[in-house]
Amino acid sequence: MSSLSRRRLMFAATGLVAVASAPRVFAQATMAPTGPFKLDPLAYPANALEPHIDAKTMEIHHDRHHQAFITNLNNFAKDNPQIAEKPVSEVLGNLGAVPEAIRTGVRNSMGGHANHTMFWQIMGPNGGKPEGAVLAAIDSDLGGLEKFQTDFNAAGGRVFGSGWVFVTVSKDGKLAIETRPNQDNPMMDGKRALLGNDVWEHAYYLNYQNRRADYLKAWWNTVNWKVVGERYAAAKAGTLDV
Ligand code: MN3
Repeated sequence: MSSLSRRRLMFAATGLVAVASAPRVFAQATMAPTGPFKLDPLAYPANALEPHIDAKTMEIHHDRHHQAFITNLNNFAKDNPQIAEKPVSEVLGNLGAVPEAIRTGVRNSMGGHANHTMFWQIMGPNGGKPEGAVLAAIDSDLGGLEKFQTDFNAAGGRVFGSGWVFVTVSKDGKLAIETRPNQDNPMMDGKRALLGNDVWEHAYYLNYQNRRADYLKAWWNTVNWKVVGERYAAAKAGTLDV
């Protein structure tokens, strides 16, 4: 064996050891708790929503954008542990109680955490169709599924800059289409989001570029209506947090 071949073999063997041990080190590093706020993994593979939302967009969106909100919150919690001691809905529902120095940061990062937690939950493969009580509410409050989706897409298209389009749900189960700028969430004014779509460019730009309308239309294929139905029941029972 030439010395070159031997070096290659040794390199390969070393590489094998590195590959074998790397995942364990990586897992320990990412699983180590760095604060009270944690990023839940997606409940489905990153490519499960293709072709409507591509895997790369999902990975960057969940692992980097959502993670950044978690990291920010854990940094705020170092000196202000009280922000982690109440449910997210209570903190966002009373931002005036958050120290002024971190209030805008908490509004943005906890709003972002709440919005994205909801967003990952209400999507999934094979999401079915609305039925039961939530379908009845869509019919009575939003003019039926077709009109609702058309109006929701139009509202999402009108968000100038970055923000969200939501269906809010009141305690008596009444639905309304509402938008919010930035990472604001309906919890900030005492309401709850039944569902919502992220119209920040990072949510769609890799695949749709400037075509937000196409993204809004395709996004309906990703909605998990079983989860939406469960959220509707929880909102009426007063148990829906984010
Ligand atoms: Mn986002």
